[in-house]
Amino acid sequence: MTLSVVQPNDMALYHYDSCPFCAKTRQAINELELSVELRNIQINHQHRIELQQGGNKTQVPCLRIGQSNGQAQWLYESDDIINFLRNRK
Ligand SMILES: N[C@@H](CCC(=O)N[C@@H](CS)C(=O)NCC(=O)O)C(=O)O
Repeated sequence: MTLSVVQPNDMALYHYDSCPFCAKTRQAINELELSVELRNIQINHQHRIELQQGGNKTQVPCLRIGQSNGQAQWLYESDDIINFLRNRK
């Protein structure tokens, strides 16, 4: 998968604890020692709304990639998220 974002300003992972795909993604973030804000959609309802409105579905994990122009890309699928994070390391 190809993304147009080269240097994202900020990243946030929408997730929840009991999701194994989220756990795999959080583990990769830890191993890569990346700074990614974790937004638990089961704890914070506002995060769920952001995910639904921004990404158009509430599937987790989803990585929100903020761009310098204020826009954001919403990346679903744990393998795609992990590959994206590894490639920008
Ligand atoms: N193939 C996806 C599977 C993600 C998935 O099944 N997530 C579940 C939680 S474990 C989910 O969000 N289900 C609710 C939904 O799809 O709205 C991945 O690897 O990220």
